[in-house]
Amino acid sequence: MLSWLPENASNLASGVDNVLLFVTVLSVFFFLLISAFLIGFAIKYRRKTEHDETPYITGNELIEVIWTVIPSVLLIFIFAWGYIEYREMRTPPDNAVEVNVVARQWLWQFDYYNGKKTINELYVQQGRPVRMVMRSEDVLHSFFVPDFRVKQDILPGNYTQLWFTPTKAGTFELFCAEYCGTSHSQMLAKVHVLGPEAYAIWEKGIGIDEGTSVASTLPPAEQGAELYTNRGCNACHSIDGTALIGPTFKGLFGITEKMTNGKTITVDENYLRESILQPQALIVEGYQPVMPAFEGILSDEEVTALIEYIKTLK
Ligand code: HEC
Ligand SMILES: [Cu+2]
Repeated sequence: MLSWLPENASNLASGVDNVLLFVTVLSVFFFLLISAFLIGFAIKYRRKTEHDETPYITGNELIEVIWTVIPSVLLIFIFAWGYIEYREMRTPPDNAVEVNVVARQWLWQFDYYNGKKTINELYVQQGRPVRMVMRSEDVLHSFFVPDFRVKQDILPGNYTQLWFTPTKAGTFELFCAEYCGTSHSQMLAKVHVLGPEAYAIWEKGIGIDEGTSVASTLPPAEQGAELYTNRGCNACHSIDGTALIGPTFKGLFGITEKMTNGKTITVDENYLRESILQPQALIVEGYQPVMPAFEGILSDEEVTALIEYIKTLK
């Protein structure tokens, strides 16, 4: 509708926009009206001579009633309208598809009713209501898709929810909107809204995460480079030698490292594979066991691509 707003891509967007627009127009109208009176009266009733005295005024009932009743009616109207929209946004329809959302520092995990899991990529069907059942594994996060006009905080030890019906096919940005630590700004995901046919293909797909692997026609190392950001590894692992939450990937392949259990290992393909799928098996000395397990989330092809990518970072 309005070009300065994000795209209108869900059933809830117009309702939110209309209330916002109404409140904005109303505020601008009263701002201009009051400013005009202020300036007009300042000129009209300015002191003209040394002996100009302010008359003694006791009140004007008519004006007082007007400036009490009109704002009250407007405020009640705004409240009622906002409440109607809010209730709509908080009441998911019974036929909504459920997606379990797990937020953690610093990635998004989506678990679907058909056993699929994706990281930082959410798949939904155009025209079909979907309900997010959300929890956090650590701190406060917030699920925010501006194009859908939906936002909800996510808490540890508690479920929160929101719902929407995507109305446009395409890819939309999902942000974490609650400051959640060092890599908060990297906590991004994409919402893929698929038409019914494309969704049916995605839904029936066998195996994990197929169709979500980024540009798998690329050579493995390049695909790995994309996965490094798309799957959120970059939140904890640098490629320039700096240690973040986890060790850097730069020069990792082939080196010898000490583990917290006292063992010393050499970084080869099998070690990397295990580190990605079951990170708790061996913990690098000097680091905390906080890496999420990617078992069941990344396909073999994707793990291989990541390994190939790590090998190129000399
Ligand atoms: C929440 C932060 C976090 C995220 C996200 C994360 N890791 Fe880790 N990773 C760690 C930490 C901490 C360690 C060191 C402790 C350990 O060995 O588990 C680690 C260790 C590793 C190691 C072993 C490093 C070494 O020096 O031996 C590899 C390989 C690895 N991660 C790959 C990945 C890949 C690939 C991804 C993305 C798919 C990823 N990690 C996502 C935190 C993270
Ligand atoms: Cu967050």
